[in-house]
Amino acid sequence: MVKVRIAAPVLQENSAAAAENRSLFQELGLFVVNLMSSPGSGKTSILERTLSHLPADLKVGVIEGDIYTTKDAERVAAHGVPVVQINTAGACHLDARMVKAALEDLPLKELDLLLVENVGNLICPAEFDLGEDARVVVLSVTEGADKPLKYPLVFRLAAVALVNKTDLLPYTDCDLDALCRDLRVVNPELTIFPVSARLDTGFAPWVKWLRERVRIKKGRGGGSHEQESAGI
Ligand SMILES: Nc1nc2c(ncn2[C@@H]2O[C@H](COP(=O)(O)OP(=O)(O)OP(=O)(O)O)[C@@H](O)[C@H]2O)c(=O)[nH]1
Ligand SMILES: [Mg+2]
Repeated sequence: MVKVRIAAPVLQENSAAAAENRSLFQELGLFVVNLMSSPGSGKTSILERTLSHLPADLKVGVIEGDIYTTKDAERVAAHGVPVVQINTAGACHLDARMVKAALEDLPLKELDLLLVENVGNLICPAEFDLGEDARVVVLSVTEGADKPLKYPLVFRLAAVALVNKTDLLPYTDCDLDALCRDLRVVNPELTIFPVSARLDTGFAPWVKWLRERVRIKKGRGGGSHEQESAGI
């Protein structure tokens, strides 16, 4: 009971800030992705590959969540996009207030897409709405195919799962078909894109998915009759 009384105000406060972020993103027609995974699954590597595949006229901003360092922000900044670093100073997740503060340092009106890399953690970030349009979870094949069933919330709330490090499949006991089946058990609506950030393979359908949503959010024609990107 005590646990509930402590947690509820924190999450309520977060929901209020998330609603403010969401209404700002709506006003700007800005599509926002909250990228989540356990540490080392490949969030930053996927971000870098995604930036290199997006057309130059699509303006992207990035928020990097990290407990202490600026390492990921430096990797992303090398791609010439505006990046803001949030250091959570020990917290295992981003929250909506942190994102709201970071937005002040981005040229929001110029952006079409905002990619937020959450802190590497498969559990806590799932509890915190940031005001994003879509949650995208990265799961690498080296983590073990049991993760969707063991940590269901992050997969249940995601629109997309990027199954990364497919180049390592021959060296693991991961059965990709079984993994996708379990992802669907947890979330039947999930769109799954297997990728390898190392080999730069599998990115076309994911980038197409992103571009479609950016266009829809900006109200540039398209809309719900648009053909969906092919995921699994
Ligand atoms: N073999 C292989 N290695 C990869 C792939 N993607 C990323 N890696 C490696 O995995 C390690 C972690 O990648 P990151 O992109 O830093 O992972 P991250 O999820 O951003 O990590 P945190 O921000 O610390 O949570 C690095 O050594 C990458 O080179 C891949 O597709 N295949
Ligand atoms: Mg990273």
